[in-house]
Amino acid sequence: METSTGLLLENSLLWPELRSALIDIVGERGCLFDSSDTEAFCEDWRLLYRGRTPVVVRPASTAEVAAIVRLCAQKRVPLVPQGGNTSMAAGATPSVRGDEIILSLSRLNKIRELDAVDLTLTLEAGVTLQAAREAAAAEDCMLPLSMGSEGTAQIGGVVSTNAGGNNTLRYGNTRDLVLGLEVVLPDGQVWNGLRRLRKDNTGYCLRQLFVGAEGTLGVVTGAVLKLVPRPRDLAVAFCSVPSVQAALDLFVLCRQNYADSIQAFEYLGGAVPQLVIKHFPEVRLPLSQPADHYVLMELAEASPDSGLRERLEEVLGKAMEKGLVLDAALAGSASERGAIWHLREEVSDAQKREGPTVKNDVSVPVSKIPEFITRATKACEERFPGVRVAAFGHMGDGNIHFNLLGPLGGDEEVFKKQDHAVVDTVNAVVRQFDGSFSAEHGIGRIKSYMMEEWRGGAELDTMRKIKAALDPLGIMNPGKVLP
Ligand code: 2HG
Ligand code: ZN
Repeated sequence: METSTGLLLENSLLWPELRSALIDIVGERGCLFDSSDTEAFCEDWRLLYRGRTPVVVRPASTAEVAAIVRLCAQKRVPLVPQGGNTSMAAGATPSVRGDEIILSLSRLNKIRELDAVDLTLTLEAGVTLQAAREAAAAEDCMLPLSMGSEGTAQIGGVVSTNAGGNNTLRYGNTRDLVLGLEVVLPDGQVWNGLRRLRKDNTGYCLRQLFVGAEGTLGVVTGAVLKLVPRPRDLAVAFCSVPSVQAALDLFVLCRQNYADSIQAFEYLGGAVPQLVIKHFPEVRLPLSQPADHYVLMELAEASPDSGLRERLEEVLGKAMEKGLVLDAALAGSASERGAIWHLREEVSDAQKREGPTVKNDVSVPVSKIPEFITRATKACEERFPGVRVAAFGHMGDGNIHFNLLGPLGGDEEVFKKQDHAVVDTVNAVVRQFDGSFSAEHGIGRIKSYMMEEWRGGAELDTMRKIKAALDPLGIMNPGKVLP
């Protein structure tokens, strides 16, 4: 077992007692002390932040989580809840001081109940989003939350970050799908709010306080999520379009024709599929010619013969006549649909493989997306010569990932140091449209410095009061969300 290496907590007088108390709660196999075991938990998905911890505790039940939180409250030891560690904002990375323990929820991985009549799924925080979706599909239902990270992302993290994803347009983000929650509060009490009611006006809506709180107000240990009937008719198209404005016009046209069926409407700037194809050789562009702008759209209906494909063909035909679509590929089978989505889902990984990326998970009113992309591109290209814009995202939600890569062949370290300058440049444009600097990834460690400027005054003051009321000792995921 490794000895102390300058970690604050490990060198403190209370460590021996804390260490043995943690082992008493979760057993030897529930604690990881060796740095070779804890390393992966200390680094964020983007490999930008590497914190330190003397221990990763892995409880297997809500009662164990509660006992750990009680112990931490008693000893004033901060803790960092962690699920699949896929945060794009370093929301689950501990500090570099080594004074926080990581509380991994991954052993709380049971699906407690699926009710196909109520259309609800009751599950524990450590279930991966993919496992949750598969459980729903096995009962002819769908959990309408889908994102590239779903194989690793866990429900606790998805809830705590109010994750969005590809289907928000139709079903809302996580917040809209949470009917009930189980939360271990900062004093160790367990709040069992695992109700599955569609209507429940009994005072303050506590569950919504924890959705998107990024573990700063308590530890989400379980959830009841809404399901929908599994769609039996799906139609997916990948189109090249002449401009971002044409992509928006196509969205409006589709909405006029089949508003209720649109399940995803994604925009991809030309550089984005190129990067995926470069780093994932199995991926092919489903069109004969590359273009500067693309749209991926998906329609879905519960009824098996809704004629979606025909309707999609018809609207795309109209869109071509109007010059809104240059070329289109319609998936003719489940594997073709899978291939189109594979291209979309590997975008983040492709960017990671390409080199350091400055991420801007921003939102503006849907109608402003073309102007936003034009202005933000111009501003970045002027200020950072050679910078590569890789803009893509959930156009139907007004949520664009306006990501930037350093100049080809440029010095990556120099580009990394410009991180805040790039973020400020993009967000100056976001502000012109009264948008948000964080649409679906949360604040985490990375963006908390922006809260004062963007949410200062009454809003931040109220958030601080809520934090102080629930977590007066400040032990829950310090340094995240609030500056
Ligand atoms: C997506 O839409 C995710 O694929 C990740 O939100 C976005 O990598 C990103 O910036
Ligand atoms: Zn996204």
